[in-house]
Amino acid sequence: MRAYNKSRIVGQLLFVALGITFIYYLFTPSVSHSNAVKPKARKADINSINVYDMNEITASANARENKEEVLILSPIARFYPEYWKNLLKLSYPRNLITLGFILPSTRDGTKIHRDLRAAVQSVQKGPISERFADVKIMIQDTGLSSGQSEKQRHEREVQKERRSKLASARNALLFSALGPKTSWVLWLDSDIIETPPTLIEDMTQFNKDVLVANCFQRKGEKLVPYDYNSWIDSNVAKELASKMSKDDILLEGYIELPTYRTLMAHLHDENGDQKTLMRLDGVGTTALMVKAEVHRDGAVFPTFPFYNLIESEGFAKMATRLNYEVFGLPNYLVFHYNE
Ligand SMILES: Nc1nc2c(ncn2[C@@H]2O[C@H](COP(=O)(O)OP(=O)(O)O)[C@@H](O)[C@H]2O)c(=O)[nH]1
Ligand SMILES: [Mg+2]
Repeated sequence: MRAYNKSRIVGQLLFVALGITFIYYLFTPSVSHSNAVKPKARKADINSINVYDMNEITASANARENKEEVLILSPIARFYPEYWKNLLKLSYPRNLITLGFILPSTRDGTKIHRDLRAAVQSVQKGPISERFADVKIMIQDTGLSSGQSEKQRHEREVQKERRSKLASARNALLFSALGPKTSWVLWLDSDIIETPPTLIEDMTQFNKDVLVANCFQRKGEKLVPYDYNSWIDSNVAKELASKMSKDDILLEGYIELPTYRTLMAHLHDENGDQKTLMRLDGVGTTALMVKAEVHRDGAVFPTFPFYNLIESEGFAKMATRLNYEVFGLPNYLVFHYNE
């Protein structure tokens, strides 16, 4: 009797347990992503269809009147409050400007991120009329050392690797930030601390595919050339390049390897017309205005020696090979931080 009762109780318990398990599975929603997430995703897909007519994008001499969107891109290894202050002084309508930054994912990068965010937030949380259209901050480990001094950065041996990584950061920034309505891309290095407030209007008015300003440093009263990457090629340089391995790069601004290229930095005339234009074969990125179409067509910053050129100088070559025209403004100055 006792044995019979025991097995009956065990059987009943088992039955109840099975029943509870069955009811649990019947009413508990599955945690598998396919069931739980799909309906939501489907709904979001329907809402996120955006159609852009790329033929409507203009990049013209009347950028402001035509409400052309400008993307300002700055890889940023150091945050200079002067850069930000200068950026805020630009007169182009902010609702037509998107900002894009790429920072290293290092300890330095964390500090830059904090300073940059604070600066961005103070504007983007302010009056709507004063906000930028959008601000995109990308964080990426480029393996670059952002703690290098001006002298260390410019050592010839470190240039190939450094500029290759910088090119890679620029391309990542460009591909992530370029929008379907962007008309112009203004490359503005994060250590450019002074430009005319009308920089965007001034540079777009020429309606050039690629246009670079002349970058100097202020040393007391003196104006000193800074960026030697904007140049016209020379026969000597072409000859030198023709004898180089395809993996070598022909750098500018090194006494031990004179190229006799015509450097825009040396053609600055203080009393000259600011609107003077010159054709160039190489450009720097300190303040470089590019029609978005040039990038969309495939001109990027080569991370490898391209015709023995790399990064911004390689970009100028690539744009030229794509039949775009590259120009510089020798008498139109922007200023680099003086380390
Ligand atoms: N994201 C990122 N940007 C960098 C790094 N190193 C330099 N940059 C930025 O790239 C631009 C050009 O670099 P910079 O060191 O100023 O070159 P230089 O003035 O020609 O010596 C500047 O805007 C820098 O802040 C890096 O490690 N990571
Ligand atoms: Mg610099």
